This record gives sequence, structure tokens and C-alpha cells, in this order.
Amino acid sequence: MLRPQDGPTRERRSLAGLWRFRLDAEGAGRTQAWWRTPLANAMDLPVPASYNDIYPDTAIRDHVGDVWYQTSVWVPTGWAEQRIVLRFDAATHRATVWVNDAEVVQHEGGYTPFEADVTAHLRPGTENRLTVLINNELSWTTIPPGTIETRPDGRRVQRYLHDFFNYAGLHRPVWLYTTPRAHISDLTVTTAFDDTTGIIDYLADITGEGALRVVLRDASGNEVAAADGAAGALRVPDVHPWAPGDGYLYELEASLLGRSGNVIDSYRQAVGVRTIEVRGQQFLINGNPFYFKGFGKHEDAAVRGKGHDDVLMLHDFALLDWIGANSIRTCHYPHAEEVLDYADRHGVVVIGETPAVGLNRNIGGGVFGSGKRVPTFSADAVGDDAQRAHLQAIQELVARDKNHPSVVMWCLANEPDHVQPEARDYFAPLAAEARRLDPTRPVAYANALLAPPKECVITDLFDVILLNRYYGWYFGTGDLESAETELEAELRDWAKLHDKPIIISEYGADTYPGLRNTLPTPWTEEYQTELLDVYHRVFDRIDAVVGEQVWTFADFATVPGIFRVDGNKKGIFTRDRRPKTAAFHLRTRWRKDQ
Ligand code: GCB
Repeated sequence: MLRPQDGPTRERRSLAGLWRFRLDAEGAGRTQAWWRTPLANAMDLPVPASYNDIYPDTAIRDHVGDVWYQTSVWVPTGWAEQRIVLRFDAATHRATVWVNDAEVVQHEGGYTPFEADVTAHLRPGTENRLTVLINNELSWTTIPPGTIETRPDGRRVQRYLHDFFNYAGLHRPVWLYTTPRAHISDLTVTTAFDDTTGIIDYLADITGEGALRVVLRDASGNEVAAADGAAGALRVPDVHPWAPGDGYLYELEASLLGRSGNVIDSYRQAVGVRTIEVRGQQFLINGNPFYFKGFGKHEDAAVRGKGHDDVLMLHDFALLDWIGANSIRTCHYPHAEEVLDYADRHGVVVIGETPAVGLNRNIGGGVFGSGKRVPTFSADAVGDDAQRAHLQAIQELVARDKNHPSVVMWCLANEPDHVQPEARDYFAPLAAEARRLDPTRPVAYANALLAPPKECVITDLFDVILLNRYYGWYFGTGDLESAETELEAELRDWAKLHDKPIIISEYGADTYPGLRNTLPTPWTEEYQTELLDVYHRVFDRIDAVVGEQVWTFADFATVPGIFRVDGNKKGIFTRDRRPKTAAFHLRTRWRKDQ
């Protein structure tokens, strides 16, 4: 799916700003057709942002159900001959959209973009009303799943098994953009090497008539290759590869040409030439073993919740650079496309994750249950509908991010039940579909310690083993000696059982900033630092370990609970991005070879 862009044949208009907003707990707006008139009794709300934390009002923060957004847009008369598209980069978790009186699109899934051709519904030269109904409910048919509890007083409370606050709203930019009527509708690029020559395979989808021509330019703007046709291969001698820490990008300009050679449409696509391969227990980028250093990371901040913000994004990347991280996992959902663009340009490696988190009735909010197993994959919990939603989430993730060189692997789920035999039937088609859609990237899922390695029924469906481990925290709290021996024994088991690389995709300890002790006791800054040391000693002794991603980059919001002190505090940075002691420690380790 192509991102909106400005260019000789296209124009883009951001709809960021203050919209009108209204809660609708009773669902009255659907029957009363609130999209037909200016939204009554509305308040202001910024887009993009989560709506939950803007006002100090629990009715908004904890709202379950429908909310309405509305704005009005002037469409210039100059757009009259163009095709006009309305695009939402994300609406969490589902949306219905009207332009003036017409419903134009519905979308399910809170973290991938969707759009509608609104040419027939917008009136150029006038002001147009745009209304969005958003619903934040999670159920056993949604990804991520959840359940709604009705309290004795009639209040509906959203419950879920994942460990982050259920922020909702228009989290990412909203665009109106134009394309010519005949246009380039999609582009797919994959890259390879023939010795020092880069090979770029491209495939364009075209709507309407026209001939396609592509030109590839290097980062200085020099043309290095060109081809004609909707599909083909470009060869670039002495190619400058994209590599971790070296986000070198070429630019592919695709032009749709009319009979006389006139440019009907043109689209520019950044291309990083690189390969990914899993060979035995190694993860190779451009044929070189790569070791992941970094974090599982949320999109989360005070006030804006999960709202995308360039200021915060840049600051986060600056901190990643400061600490010497080379990679992130986009926990636990696809992050904003701006994040991937930045990672492409700066050589940051990304594990892209779907929103399939909490598919496990034996863990709640990161906390393990009683040990008595409850089935997760069943008709009354995660069943066929959830699997269909999960499949769609995978398809939309790959469609959105397939061309990003920074994305080196797809993580299809975080901590699903991996022991229940039905997990295999659930995951086999999903892994197969991810491979079919993108044969160039490995697939994985992040494993929680539910059972010893040999009891996992799905590892062989995947290419890389991602392990989220909490020895010394949830298991053997406070006992770092046992943590070291148990972690090592378990990792050696995995390495013996499977000829696959292992990444520790989560490890860490809640740490209350400023809580200090001469003895490392849980929640202190000393404990976080020592726990990381223990894990690092183990990683360094096991060759199959090809990466360490600490949980987590920064403290983040969760539902209230006795395990959470104003949110999850496993951040190496606080929620306002101040370093805890462990940050300096990690910096020493991660920067030592740089
Ligand atoms: C996990 C989850 C993550 C939680 C974390 C924790 O295993 O993957 O979402 O936040 O543990 O801190 O409990």
C-alpha cells in the first residue's frame, strides 16, 4: 500500500489539528445519524493523539464503546479533475467513515492504514464534512483480544490480557491526497546481490492505461539504472548496500507514461539494497552475522498516549543512538510508518510485529497464572474469527511495510499459548501466509516461558526463536543466582533442540526510578542493572544467541493493578525519557565495539 506523497502528479493535505469529538457510550449516534449534521455537544480533540488522557476525566479515559470525530475540510477547485483519496494511517481499533452524508469506508484493526476513494463524495470548491466513528472494544473475535465485563451498576469495563493501556482514537496522521485517475497503485521491491552488483526486482500495480518506466538514482541523485515495464530487474554495479548503521537509500522513481511520453503519474520509492538470511544459528544481513542490541518498544507517552509525534519519535531514536542500540521490536503492534522511514534512513534494524498480543489465557498482563492450564485456542476464546482477524493483520502489515529495508523479520504474535496442541492448527496457516506474502523475510513469534522448550508445539513453524524471559523477576523474584543457572540451562536446551538463531526479545525488571539500595533488591535501580549483567554473562556464553532486546525502552501506561505502579516500570528510561542507572550500563556494553 503506497504512502501519500507530494510530487509532480500528486498532492497531499494533512488533516492534523483540532477536531470535534464526542463520546457515545449508548451508541446513539449510529441510530441518530450523527454524521449528517455538525456534531452536537462536542469538545475539541487533537489529531493525531489518543483521546484517553487529554482531559482529566475518567469517563473519557476508561470509555468503552463508540466515539465520534468530526472536522470540515475545504477542497480546492484545482482538485476537481483528480482522484481524491482519504487515508487514515491508523484508527484504533475500528472505524466507519463518512464524507458529507455518504459512508465511504469501514476498517477493522487499530494499527494499519486504510483509505477510500472519495472523489465522488467530496465537493471541490466547498467545505466538506468528515465524520469518523471509532470503537475501541476488544472481544474474542478481535486482534488483540479482550472481554467486556458489565458491572452491577451497568458500567461496561474492558478487560484484556495484554500489558499496556487500551489507548484509542486517531493515533496517526489523516490525509487527503490526490492521484491522477490513471495511477500507480502499488509497488513492490525486493533486493539481492550478484557479487558487488545490486539487483532490484520491482513490480508495479497500475490502475488505468499507461506504460511504466522506472529510474533508479543514488543518494546524490545520479541515475544508476533504468527499465521499462510494470515488472523487471535493475542492476547496480558497485552497489552501496543498506546495512545496520548505514541507512543508504536509493530512490526508485516510477513514472506512468501516456502515448506521447507525457507523465501521467509518478511515485518515488526509497530502496535499500540488502539481503536477510537465516543460516543455521546465525542471522545474516548482507551475508554478515548480525547481533541485535536494543529494545522491545511501545508507542507510549504522557498525555498523547499512542498518538504519533515527530518530536518524541526523533528523541527516542536519539536515545537509541546514545545508548548504542542497533534495533527495536515494534511491540506489540505495527508502529507508525514515520518510525520505519526513520529507521530506513538511519540504518536501525526493526522486527515488525502484528497486534496479536494476549492470545494466552494463562498469562495476564505479563503475569503468569496459577499453573493450571486453560485452553486459549477454542470456539469460546481465540477461534476462527480471531484467526481471520489475525490473518488480515498479517496481510495489512506486510502490504504496508514490505518495502522497508529496516524491517528484517515479521513477528506474528507476542506470547501466544504455544503449548496447547491446537496452537499448531492456529499458527500453521498464519506462518504459511506470511511466507507466501513475503518469501524474503524470516518469520517468528515471541515465546513466553509457559513450558520447557520441548513442549512448544509451534517453534518448527518459524525461522528464529524469540524468547521473552523473566528469571529473577516473575520467576525466582530477587534470586539472581538461580536466574543465571536456570536461564543458561534453558537457552542451552533451545540451542540443542533447534538449529535456529535465538534472540532474547524481552528481559528486564520493574524499577522505580530513584529507588536505590546497597544490596540489589527488586524494584531498585541496582537490581535492574545487576539482572541485566547476569543475563548478559549468559548470552555471551551461548553462540546461538544472536540478540538481546531489553524490556523495555521506556516506562509505559497499563491498566491499574497491584503489579503495576503507575504503569509498567521496566523502562531503561522513565516515561519522560530520563535514564535510569541501567541506561549507562547498557551504553557501556553496547557501545564498546563502536
Ligand atoms: C511480557 C510481555 C510484555 C509485558 C512484560 C512485562 O512478557 O510481552 O508485554 O509488558 O512481559 O513487563 O510483564
